[in-house]
Amino acid sequence: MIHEKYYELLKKQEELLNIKNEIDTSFYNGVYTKYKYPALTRHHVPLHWRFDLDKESNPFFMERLGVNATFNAGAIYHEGKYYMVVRLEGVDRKSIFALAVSDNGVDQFQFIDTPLVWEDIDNDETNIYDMRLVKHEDGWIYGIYCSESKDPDAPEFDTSSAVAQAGLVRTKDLKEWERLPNIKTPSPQQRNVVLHPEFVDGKYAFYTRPQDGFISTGSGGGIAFGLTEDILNPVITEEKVIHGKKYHTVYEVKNGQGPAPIKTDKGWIHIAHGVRNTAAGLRYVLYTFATSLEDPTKLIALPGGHFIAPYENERVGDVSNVIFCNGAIVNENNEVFIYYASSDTRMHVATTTIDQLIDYTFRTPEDPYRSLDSAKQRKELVEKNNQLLNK
Ligand code: M1P
Repeated sequence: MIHEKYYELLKKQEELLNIKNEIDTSFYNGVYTKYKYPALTRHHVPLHWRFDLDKESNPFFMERLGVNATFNAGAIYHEGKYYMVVRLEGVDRKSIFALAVSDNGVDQFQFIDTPLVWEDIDNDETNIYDMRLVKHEDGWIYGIYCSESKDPDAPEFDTSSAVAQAGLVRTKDLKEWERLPNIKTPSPQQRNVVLHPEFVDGKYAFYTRPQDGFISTGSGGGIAFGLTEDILNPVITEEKVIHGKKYHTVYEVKNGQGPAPIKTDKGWIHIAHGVRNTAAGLRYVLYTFATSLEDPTKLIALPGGHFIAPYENERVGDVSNVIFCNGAIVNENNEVFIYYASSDTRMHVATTTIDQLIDYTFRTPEDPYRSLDSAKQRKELVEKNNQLLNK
């Protein structure tokens, strides 16, 4: 018999799931629109994924498998619907992947089916997270994610050192998933690995992030580019850094490719995350850059500063002061939906258009890298505007 509490909680949850999102009018920058409510939180996770509904085995209607957070979702536009593959972190700290869908991309996302599982090919793999979903021109939808294991070389007392690698799965329908071998690269650790949606020189192309350590990128770092011929046995022998970390920028500590780059007439537009140091710890923001259509390793535009940073309530969560994005969708009207997580806790959406993204990426002044040059840059803007204002 189903516990009566279930129906009470279900009614409350249905109210949450049916909320229409509203534009956050407190925010304006002309680049994108923010929304008042998060797109997905742990409260959206179906009750039957958390509770045993059976009154006999769960007389107090306790949450048996609690959920801590829903964040860092990959995203894809598939058969006219907006899907996220969400990083659903249980109270046991393990992240799993769960599919959520919405008709319009900004609200009423619902988790569907069951959490995703596939063939278990790696006994050491302990945690999985941050999937990038890419519709490749070969006809498959690929999911590239971080596959984390305990560091086998760590001394016995060290129970936190880990090794991050790039896991790989593929699907045609978002239902049946085929696990492929991890992507091999020359780097000891990998995170934020993303597949380029088109073949480059007849090969599969990946964005990687060479790193020495699990948290610190060490002597590595930067967003790199590498090719492999065989997606069933993906081996990248050379990683070329296309955008590296740099002193006194929003990506001074490290950076990473977000979703797969978006193809536009002007070039590939990338949404990436950059990390800087502060007295309160690391601060993660998003920035954009563009690469050439002819040569995707060639940087052709790099606006200065951040594109999306933690705003108001987004600043606080399990890992505060973090904005992270690994999912974006472009629909048939060239509308762009940027799915970003705040503070490793919940999902949000920001909307813009391809034209706005191009304008932002190609017309925002570059970071001059020195304060006095920044002052000159702003002075020029003020003087140009003063001429108009004083006409
Ligand atoms: O906690 C912030 C983010 O830290 C990592 O990102 P990066 O590899 O760039 O440091 C990831 O673990 C990511 O999931 C997390 O959101």
